Amino acid sequence: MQLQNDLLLRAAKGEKVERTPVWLMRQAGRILPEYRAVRESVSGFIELAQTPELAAEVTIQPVDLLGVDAAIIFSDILVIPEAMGLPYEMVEKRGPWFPNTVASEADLKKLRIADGANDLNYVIKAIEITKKNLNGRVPLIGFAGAPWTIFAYMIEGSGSKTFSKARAMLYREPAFSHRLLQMITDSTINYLKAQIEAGADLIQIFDSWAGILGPDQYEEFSLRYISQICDAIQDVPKTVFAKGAFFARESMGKLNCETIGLDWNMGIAESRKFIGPNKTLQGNLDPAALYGSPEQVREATQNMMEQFRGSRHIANLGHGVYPDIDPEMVKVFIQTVKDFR
Ligand code: 1CP
Repeated sequence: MQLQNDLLLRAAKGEKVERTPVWLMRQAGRILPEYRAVRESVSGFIELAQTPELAAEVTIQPVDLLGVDAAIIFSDILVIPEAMGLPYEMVEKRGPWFPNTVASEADLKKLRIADGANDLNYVIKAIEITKKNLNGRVPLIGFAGAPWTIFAYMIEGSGSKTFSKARAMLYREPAFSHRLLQMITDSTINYLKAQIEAGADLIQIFDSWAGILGPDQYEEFSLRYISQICDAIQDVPKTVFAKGAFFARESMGKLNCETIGLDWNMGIAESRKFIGPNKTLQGNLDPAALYGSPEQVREATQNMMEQFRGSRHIANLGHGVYPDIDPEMVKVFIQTVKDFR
């Protein structure tokens, strides 16, 4: 199917665009009252994510209601541990929680390499329905967590400020850590290939906990596996977003991917210098900027756009949109990008 709006894909590949494309990380859940209405019709996040018709519906909402240039499939990065044999629960107001974690050889033996098309059939179905209902209006982004971020949840068992159990594991049991990371990587490659087969037009890898590792550990325990994923995925453009990994920008410039996501701590001109001219940069407005007045949001957005001027860019926030942001301010952000020349 021919896309009517392929700005995102052209910008990712460094081709000419009439204007900068814009979407928001975490645009599909969180901020829209229309999302909450669908969410309240089911028992919780997991049921919503596992009901393909509803997942497709909330995936398309931001395209209809906000006017973004891409949809991102409604799911979570934690579907991979579940597909490997480590189920999670979503605790209301607290986030993900794993009844079992990976601590020993015996735990590792119980895990398997996930088969994307079968073990994650509900995501694949949701992608197929979304593609059909989008009817070519905008591209659909598929995604997965980076192996290190997924590893961190599987060892820790929940979110954490320090992920000290996961980091302890890297020091105490590096060989064991590598074996688990390789299993996650193989599962993720299967999963992303199945997403692309089902119609995902671009894929993004979220390394949300990149910033808690030092540079050497980041190379060894994270980038090495992200690099394997980039090399294994050939058919669509790839985006790597490693939150907090300012120290790895030069290395990220060498990945086999089209786009690098920047968080708002990363200076734009400086990032371009580290990463080089041959990648598209995505980001990077501070999500908290959207708490300002419409005039302030406009000014902050224009200031960001000015700094990216003349260079390969996909406009976004520097991390996911916060749940209590007024959708009207999101619209001001989007319109300001669209009007920028
Ligand atoms: O929001 C969307 O656009 C929908 C799709 C989506 C995406 C892209 C969800 C739904 N989750 C994610 C990615 C995700 N999940 C990341 C990477 C991006 C980021 O850094 O924000 C991470 C780290 C998670 C893990 C996760 N899932 C957390 C964070 C926990 C922590 O350690 O702080 C939380 C709170 C969730 C729950 C979740 N995921 C998605 C939704 C809509 C929800 C809320 C659950 C609910 O409705 O009860």
